[in-house]
Amino acid sequence: PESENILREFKTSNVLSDSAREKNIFIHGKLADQEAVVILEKTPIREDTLAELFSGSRLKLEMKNDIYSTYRLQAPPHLNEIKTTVVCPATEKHVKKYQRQESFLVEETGEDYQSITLPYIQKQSFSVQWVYNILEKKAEADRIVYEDPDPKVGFVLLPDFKWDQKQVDDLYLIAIAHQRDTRSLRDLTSEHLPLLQNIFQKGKDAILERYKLPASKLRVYLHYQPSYYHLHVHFTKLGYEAPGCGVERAHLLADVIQNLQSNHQYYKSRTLYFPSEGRRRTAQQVQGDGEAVTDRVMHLFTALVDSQPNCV
Ligand code: M7G
Repeated sequence: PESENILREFKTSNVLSDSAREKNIFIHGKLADQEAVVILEKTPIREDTLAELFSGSRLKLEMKNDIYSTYRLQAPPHLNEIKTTVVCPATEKHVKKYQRQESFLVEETGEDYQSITLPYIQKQSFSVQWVYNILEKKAEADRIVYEDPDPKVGFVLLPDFKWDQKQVDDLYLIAIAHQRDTRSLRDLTSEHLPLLQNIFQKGKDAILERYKLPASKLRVYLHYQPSYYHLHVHFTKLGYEAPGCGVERAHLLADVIQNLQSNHQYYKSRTLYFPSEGRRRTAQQVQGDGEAVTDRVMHLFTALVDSQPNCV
């Protein structure tokens, strides 16, 4: 649906990050006096639009040399769109999430999770209101690809908002559990196996039916740390390097299931590693905040306080 151009009023404060290779830019600014983050991203060129692109465009020669020539092709507007994401009102945490920062590998024992991470995420993690809106059909209801309504093992499968659904090449869906008491990988025990197996099997079946992509073409995983602490599983096309999905953050659902089968408390006790893109503060600064912590814990603490994983 057509909507009025709210971005006409957008006032840029600064660029949080940009990438010539990924052809995107993350901008921080204000929309009608509210803090906002705007993400612009050029979309992939689709094979099924090539004929129209070649016949319906204007071509301007830039240079010609022997067998080589370069042009600027002015595509028809509908083939030259920019995917735009707006977060408004954006919190300071959103601004940090999208800001390019140096990253550090954080080591978190089961105890660290209980004593440092858990209190921290209980106090200040992103709101999961958008997740509840999906589960209650208050938002994105028309985008649902599959639903199992069971309150214990059920879930909603729908396109991630990073995917414009124009091509299967960068397929990206998320399965959101109906049950609300599971924050992340750390909360999982063998009691969740029926839920995880259900998401795995029915998610794969639904994707095969709708997008004709077999399970052997899918990467199905959880993030640790996630940005949003309500259990969800990512389904992406194998080979598509989804932004923010580094090897350190992704835990394959197939592995998660096996680990829980062999040790019921696996994710409660293991040391987990994750990248954190925080600025490292000095010991003095941390102590100045009234915290007396050891080196390793300090590293974890500052990494958590300063940042969240950075991705689209
Ligand atoms: P995550 O691992 O918690 O965080 O995944 P990440 O964003 O750091 O990877 C949450 C997933 O939900 C991401 O893939 C987001 O792109 C996606 N997502 C976030 N929001 C706010 C929405 C939304 O409002 N709608 C949909 N469909 N997906 C979202």
